[in-house]
Amino acid sequence: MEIKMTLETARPYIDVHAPVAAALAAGKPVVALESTIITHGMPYPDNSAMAANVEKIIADEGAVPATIAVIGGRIKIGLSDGERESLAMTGGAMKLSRADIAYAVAEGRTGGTTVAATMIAAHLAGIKVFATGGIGGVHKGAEKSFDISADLDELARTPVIVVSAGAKAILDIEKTLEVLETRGVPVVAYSSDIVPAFWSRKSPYSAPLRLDSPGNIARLYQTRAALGLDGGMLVANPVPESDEIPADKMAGYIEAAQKAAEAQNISGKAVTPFLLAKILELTNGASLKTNIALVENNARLAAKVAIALAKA
Ligand code: PSU
Ligand code: MN
Repeated sequence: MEIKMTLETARPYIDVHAPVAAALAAGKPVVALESTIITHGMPYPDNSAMAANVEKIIADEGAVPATIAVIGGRIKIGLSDGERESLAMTGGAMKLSRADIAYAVAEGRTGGTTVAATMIAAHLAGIKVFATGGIGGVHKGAEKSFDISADLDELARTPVIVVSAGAKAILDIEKTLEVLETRGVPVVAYSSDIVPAFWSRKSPYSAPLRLDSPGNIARLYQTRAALGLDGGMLVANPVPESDEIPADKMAGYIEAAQKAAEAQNISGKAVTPFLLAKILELTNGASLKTNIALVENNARLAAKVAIALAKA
């Protein structure tokens, strides 16, 4: 099935999974999902179970899930169960952002797409809503390391709604919010006056913007488009109370993980996966349980937003 691409020259590189193509052609709601969380964010088999379950949650809400990845050089918009399962088991998958997605395509490689690369692929296919766990942002100590995720630049330029639980608490949330404001990215806390902190419902920072329904989020997206404002928007959806790990409890684990990363000279792309794995170890798996719960919670909200957008 042929769908309308935002850039026709991209078509030869992209495979759209049949149910996703059918939904897009019919104007039905579709929610994109990233895959770095599968290849680099969680261990097997939890990653596989999470990825399947999140797709099911979106389908149960009445939208069509499209997990995005690069497999053997093909940009995949939606995976079959088999493709998703084998990606979850692949040891050598690349971590792909704006800087390297084309490399993986040109060289026939396989990789998980980060928030940035997933936004690029989703937009090419005409998908407007995307659910993830937490976005990348400004790392602690960025004034020395210059480590600022390409996710922030992508939010500034690509018109996709990213539903997250905020910036990962391993980051400098305050600086991340500053960069997003500078780059003109609306940060909308969902039904909260406070920006969430991934595993925790509350960071020390008040929400730049607040909306309380999927319909209002859809309306903001359309209003931005009508006003010719480029780029995406970030929805920060607090993890459910029953699943959260309070920020004061997380702080010690995050600090210990950061120290370990420094001691082992971890840098660049390896930082985020290292910190997530270390925190999982330090919390005896509790952080993973919360991570899965918040992705599911985001998938549910993203489906509702996609449905509201499709109706509008
Ligand atoms: N959210 C999670 N787990 C993850 C990530 C997000 O719950 O593994 C991934 C996302 O793909 C995000 C990436 O785009 O981490 C950020 O990596 P970096 O800081 O290197 O830009
Ligand atoms: Mn980085």
